[in-house]
Amino acid sequence: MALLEILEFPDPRLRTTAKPVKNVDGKIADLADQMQEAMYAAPGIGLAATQVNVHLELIVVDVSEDKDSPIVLINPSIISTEGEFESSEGCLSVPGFFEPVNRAEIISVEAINRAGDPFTMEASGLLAVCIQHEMDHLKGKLFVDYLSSTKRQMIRKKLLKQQKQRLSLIHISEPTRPRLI
Ligand code: GNR
Ligand code: NI
Repeated sequence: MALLEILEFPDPRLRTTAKPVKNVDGKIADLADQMQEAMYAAPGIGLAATQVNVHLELIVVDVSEDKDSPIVLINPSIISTEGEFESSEGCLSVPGFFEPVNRAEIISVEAINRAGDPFTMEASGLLAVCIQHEMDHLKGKLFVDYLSSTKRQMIRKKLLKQQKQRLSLIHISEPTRPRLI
């Protein structure tokens, strides 16, 4: 199976609000597996369905060193938060940029797992940052929205330029079809 493609800022599809998953069935488990694969391949520590153009409330995260502790959160909601924490954030949809963002330090999250069972978890540090970052994606929000508009515009311009350059390279490498007279 091919890797899922990750949308990049300023793609308007990243602004879509995700809908809750109604039934955790085989298709959802499949999507979670494919998102995990795309996250590890990137490599990233989290991925939201929004980033692969699926507008359902599903995120995968893995902040472990050995990349062997994936967590799937379906229809996640933050029940409580404690403290504040500033960390440097990056995003697979905003490649190459890292900027400081303020988040809650500790969060309590309620969600449904890959098997369809509800669970609650507490997270702190990088895991808490990552879950908050992924949950923002589900609301169509990106970490660049917390930056000054000047910085956001600068990032937007640089990424658009890169994306256009990539597109033109694809066209060059496309073989010219032999034409019938
Ligand atoms: O891989 C990722 N690293 C990261 C680092 C700091 C704060 C948040 C993140 S999430 C990001 C993957 C991603 O874009 N998920 O949406
Ligand atoms: Ni992201």
